[in-house]
Amino acid sequence: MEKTFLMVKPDGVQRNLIGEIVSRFEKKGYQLVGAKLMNVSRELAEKHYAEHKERPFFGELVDFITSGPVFAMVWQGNNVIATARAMMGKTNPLDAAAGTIRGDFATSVGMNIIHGSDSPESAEREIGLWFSADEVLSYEKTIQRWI
Ligand code: DAT
Ligand code: MG
Repeated sequence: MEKTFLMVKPDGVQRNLIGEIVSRFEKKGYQLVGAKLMNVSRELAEKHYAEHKERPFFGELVDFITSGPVFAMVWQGNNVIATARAMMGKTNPLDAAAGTIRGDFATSVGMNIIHGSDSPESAEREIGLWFSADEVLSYEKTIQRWI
C-alpha cells in the first residue's frame, strides 16, 4: 500500500492545527501508520530540504522548520502521495484553492502549515529520513474494506 510523509510544520503546531489536519486525512479514508511530535535538528532539516540548498530562501527555511516542534507522520492509502498534495493545496497559500489546507489556513509561502512528499521517490526518502523501520506500523482496521 502506498505511503507518504506528511508533517505539520511549526506554524501549524503553534496554531493548534494538528487535530484539524489529522482529521482531514482520517475522514478522507487514509490510515495513520506513524506519528511523532519532535524538535528538528539543523542536520535533519538540511537533509530534508537538500533539494533547495542553492535557493535564496534555504537559510530561512531551515531556521523556520527548526524553530519549534513539528508533528511528523506517515500516512497510507490509495494514491496517498498525490492526493495528500491535492488536499494540501499549492505551495503559496495565496494560490491554494479554498478547501485545501494551505488555502484555508495560511497566507504566506514561508509559513504554509504542512509538508507532504511530492513523488514516490521523495516519499521513500523522507519516510526513511524521519522514521525508523519500527516506528512505521502495519495494522488492520476493519473499516478499511468500506474505503
Ligand atoms: P512544497 O512544500 O509545496 O513541496 P517546495 O518543495 O517547492 O514546496 O518548497 C519547500 C518549502 O520551501 C515550501 O513549503 C515553502 C518554502 N518556499 C518555497 N518557495 C519559497 C519562496 N519563493 N520563498 C520562501 N519560501 C519558499
Ligand atoms: Mg517540496
